[in-house]
Amino acid sequence: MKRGIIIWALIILGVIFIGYAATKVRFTGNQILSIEKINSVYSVKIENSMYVPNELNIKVGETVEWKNLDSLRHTVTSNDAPLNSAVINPGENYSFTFEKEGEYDYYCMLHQYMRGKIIVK
Ligand SMILES: [Cu+2]
Repeated sequence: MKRGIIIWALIILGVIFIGYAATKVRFTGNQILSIEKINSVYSVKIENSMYVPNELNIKVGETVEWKNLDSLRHTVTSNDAPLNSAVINPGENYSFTFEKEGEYDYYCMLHQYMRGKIIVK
């Protein structure tokens, strides 16, 4: 009779332990997913005096990196929004992390026909 109780106690402890281990694994999985999300970086290429793509949808907290692959100097500038790169020389980058929702129109100060938009939701 006593042996029976001990065996049942061991089985119950085993089940609790497996449940705990499964929770741990699931938690670690979520952590990895959220780290990937935090590190999302989108690329906008600058080539032939164009932003490619010229419109991009991202989420709050994500980063956009503009890469100047052109032979000319360019900027990433917005009038009422926080984009304000210095002159980006050929081969250089500019990046910005968007912390607020909104539609961010931007242009190049050196070639004002160059237009782009980042939509943050
Ligand atoms: Cu330009």
